[in-house]
Amino acid sequence: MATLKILEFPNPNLRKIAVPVTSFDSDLKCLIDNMFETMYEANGIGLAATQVDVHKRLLVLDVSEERNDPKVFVNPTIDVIESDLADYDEGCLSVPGFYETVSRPKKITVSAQDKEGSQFEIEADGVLSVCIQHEIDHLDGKLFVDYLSPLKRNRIKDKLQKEQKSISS
Ligand code: GNR
Ligand code: NI
Repeated sequence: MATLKILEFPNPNLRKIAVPVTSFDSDLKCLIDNMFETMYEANGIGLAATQVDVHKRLLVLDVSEERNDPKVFVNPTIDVIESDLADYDEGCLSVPGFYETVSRPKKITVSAQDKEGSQFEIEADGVLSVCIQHEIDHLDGKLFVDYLSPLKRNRIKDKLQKEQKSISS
C-alpha cells in the first residue's frame, strides 16, 4: 500500500469531472486500498478519487468514531433528496485548515456499486449524508468553498496560495 498526494485548492485538477468506473479489476482494488491509507493517515472521514488526481467516480469514507468502518462507493448517484436542509461545519483535506458552515439536504438515498461491481442502495442522514454529498461534489469538480460567498472563498484561496508558495513541496 502507499499514501497518495492530496491536491489542494485552487489546483485546477480539482475541477475535473470524473468518469464512471468500468473495470472492477485489481488496479481498482489497489487504488481503493491506497485511498483508505491516505484518508486514515490524514485523519479524514472521506476521500474522493479526484482529490488524489484520479478522475474516476469513486469515493471512500469512514465516519465511525473508532475508525473501523470503511465504506467504498463506486459510481455513486443520489436517487432521493429530501427537502429538509441541515447545517454542518465542513472541512476538506483539499482545503486544509478551513472550516465553514454549509447547508445541504439532510437525508438522501444513494445507490452505488461496491468494489466487486455489485449494486447497493443506502439511506443516509447526519454526518454520513454530509460526507457522501461532499465527496460526490468532488467527483463533479465542486468544493465546499463554492457554497461560500466569493469574498470568503477568495480569502481562503489567497491564504492557501501563499502557504503553497512558501512551502512549495
Ligand atoms: O475529513 C473530512 N471531514 C469533513 C468534515 C465535515 C464535512 C465534510 C468532511 S469531508 C473531509 C475529508 C474530505 O475532504 N473529503 O473530501
Ligand atoms: Ni473534501
